[in-house]
Amino acid sequence: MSDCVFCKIVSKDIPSDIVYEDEMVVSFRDLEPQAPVHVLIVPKKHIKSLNDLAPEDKDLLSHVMVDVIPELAKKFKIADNGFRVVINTGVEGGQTVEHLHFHLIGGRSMQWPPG
Ligand code: DGP
Repeated sequence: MSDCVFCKIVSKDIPSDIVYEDEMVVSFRDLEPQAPVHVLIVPKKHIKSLNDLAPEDKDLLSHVMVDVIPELAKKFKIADNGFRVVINTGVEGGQTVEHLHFHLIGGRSMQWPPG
């Protein structure tokens, strides 16, 4: 989508600190980090939110969960102590960028419930 900031990061029209990339996703450091490790995992395909997934997106989701997140958790050495994965969805879910993304956050103790 031409006016989507994450599509522009995927296409490299906007610079970002990319930490991982493959044929399905790109991962880069969040502009407003909430913890020592805070990266976003963004599908290259423009999907607006968790509400907009299609049956053909199952491979993408399992790839993120089974392959990408564990690899990044190891890369940033947060696998052993633990980490948090967040998918903000819609207005009340706190989603500010309308392109599905997974926050991978770690490197400090987390609180519950989130704000
Ligand atoms: P959310 O609230 O779940 O939609 O999170 C959007 C996140 O995206 C937020 O933590 C800040 C980050 N973000 C927004 N614009 C940019 C950008 O241009 N570059 C980077 N690296 N991060 C961005």
